[in-house]
Amino acid sequence: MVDLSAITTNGKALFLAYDQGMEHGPSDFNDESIDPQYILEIGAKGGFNAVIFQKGIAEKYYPSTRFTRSGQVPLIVKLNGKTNLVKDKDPYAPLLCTVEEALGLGAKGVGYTIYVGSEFESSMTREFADVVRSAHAKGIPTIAWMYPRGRNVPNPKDPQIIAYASRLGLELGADIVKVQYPGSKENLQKVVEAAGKTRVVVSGGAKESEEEFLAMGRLVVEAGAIGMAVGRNIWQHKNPLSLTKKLKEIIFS
Ligand code: FBP
Repeated sequence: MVDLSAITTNGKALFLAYDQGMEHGPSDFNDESIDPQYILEIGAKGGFNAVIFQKGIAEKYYPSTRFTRSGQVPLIVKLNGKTNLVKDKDPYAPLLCTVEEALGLGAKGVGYTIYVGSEFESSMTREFADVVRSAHAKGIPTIAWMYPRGRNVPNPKDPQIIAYASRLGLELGADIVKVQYPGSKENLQKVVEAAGKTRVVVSGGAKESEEEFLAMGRLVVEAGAIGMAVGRNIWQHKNPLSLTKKLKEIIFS
């Protein structure tokens, strides 16, 4: 088993996701959050276990920040991605960065999205298998975004398909799978059970009220997931650090 301690705290994890500029475009951002430096400050001051960047942002921002120079905010590099401009029913996100490049940028972990059920699923599982091989040879953990999508997936939020996706992550050798919240604590318990020794983190999703978001955080912990990988709910919040503090009390207590 790969050591997860560089990106977890007592086995729990809170990651700050910031690949939305590629996945959704700058419409997710305001005048502050469009600047990756703002995200690094939240990551460092909030005490996140890692920030998640694509290669380009990591190259231009991660090494130069005074907050990260001392290694206070670990980096996870997202190795693949796509825009939402291509409306193909069956998505594919190509590999854009290698494990070796990510390590050169200071990554303590690498991420990769698999669109489970897509016509191009086999290309992504094959690429991810290579990622696991290279990452584990270097002793760094892999995080698989397991997102059911495509013509074969009528309902991407179907809890059984999300559990299937988390199981696939275990089968492929992911150390952590990142899944979308499957609607209830009971459903998430099944997702966690299906993942076995692969740990589960839950993504934040589109911004909701602070109460709703924190309530989801509590259910995530109760269901046995190790934490969350959240973006918009934190950096679109008017006071990201106050919300982070509340979320950390839930996840790490
Ligand atoms: P959010 O917390 O902002 O939802 O981020 C989680 C995440 O997985 C990001 O890493 C990614 O950019 C985005 O969601 C992808 O969401 P989708 O494929 O649903 O548009």
